[in-house]
Amino acid sequence: MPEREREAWDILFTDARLATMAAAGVPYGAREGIALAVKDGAIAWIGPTDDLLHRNARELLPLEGRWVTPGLIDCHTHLVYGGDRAAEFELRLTGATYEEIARAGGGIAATVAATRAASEDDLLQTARPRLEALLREGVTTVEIKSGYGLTLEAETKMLRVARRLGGDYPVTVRTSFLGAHAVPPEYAEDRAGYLEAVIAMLPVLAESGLADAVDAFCEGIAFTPEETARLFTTARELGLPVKLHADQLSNLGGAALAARFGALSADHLEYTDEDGVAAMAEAGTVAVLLPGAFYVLRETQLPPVEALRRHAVPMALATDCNPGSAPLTSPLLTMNLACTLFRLTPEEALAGFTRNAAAALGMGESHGTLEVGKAADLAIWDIERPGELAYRMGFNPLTFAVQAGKRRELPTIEC
Ligand code: DI6
Ligand code: FE
Repeated sequence: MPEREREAWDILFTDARLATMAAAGVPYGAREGIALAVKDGAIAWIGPTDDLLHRNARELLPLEGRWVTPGLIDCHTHLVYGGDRAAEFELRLTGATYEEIARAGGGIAATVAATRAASEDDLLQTARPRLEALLREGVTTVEIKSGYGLTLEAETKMLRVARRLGGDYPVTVRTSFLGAHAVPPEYAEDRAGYLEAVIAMLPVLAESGLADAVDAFCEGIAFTPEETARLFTTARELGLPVKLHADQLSNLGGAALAARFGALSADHLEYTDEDGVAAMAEAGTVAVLLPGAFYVLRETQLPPVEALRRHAVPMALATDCNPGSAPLTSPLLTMNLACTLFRLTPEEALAGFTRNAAAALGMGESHGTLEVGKAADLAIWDIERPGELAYRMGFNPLTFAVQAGKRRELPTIEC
């Protein structure tokens, strides 16, 4: 027995069923009767419980057959924002469309006004319950976008809040700068001027380390492919990875554009065509599907799931948590929506919140599967089979989660 194995582990789980989600030729990469050891924040050992040579661990946790999956990764959220858009929800129910509301100065612009008016502490406080809802369902990594500030000051305020959430909670936070989300009202007559302003923010953000990636909304109501390409050219020059809200409401060739810049992911994709999918496959760009927004906007155009499968483009899923098109803080419900609306299999849905979500954030080497050496980010579920995670609606079978090797207790909120 190698010396390392005799050292005390931090946590030793026994009698677990694992959905490793590592490509293994078995559904879910499943293994039964397994022990999993955690040491220094990483997975140190995985093997049959019967093969354990010692049980020398600070914490010994017999799981009695419970399932362990990688901690869930929500790779596309806008969960820091001011105000809410419940009134817009009611408006849409009387017939107004998302695009009409946006063009009339509501929608994203309304959230921009509320976000600008909010203090950094206000934004932090209002984001907390949304983040806590994600954590209660086993999320151990979350991506958070800016994009409701649209000035350097307000965008950095949002990004600082995202970083503070990562410090306050046992969760890994990845940030994306989404200055190119909408043209703010003060630039209504000068789109080119706003784009220049956003491009000028990039070096400042790169320098400050506040943004892990750069995102944009390429759409009729937002930025053109040419504008997006200008932004991405500078982002790549600065060494910032890119990702794109692409082809959500119309096909502007956003997926192919994202691929051309080696984007980590192209997200939404309802209107993406076969050429776009082929370009993503070639570039290794992950498809992030967002069934919550599809559902809320009552879209009818389905993302090209068959083509994504045929071209072996990894499919991730995310909540898209935002106040307009997806007031959603449930990864489990998102999985159900993806299966029901997009016909993903429950295994694809779980891969979408684990392995493929890690890839969409450029974290595939260290996160997203249960393998020795990877981060000890785990979700432990009281279920009989992993397909149950996508099957139920509004039911949470999480027993507990482990993040960076630590069993997670949510901090209590001080009032
Ligand atoms: N697409 C979306 O789904 C969110 N942003 C985007 O570009 C929606 C943002 C909102 O409606 O506030
Ligand atoms: Fe989004």
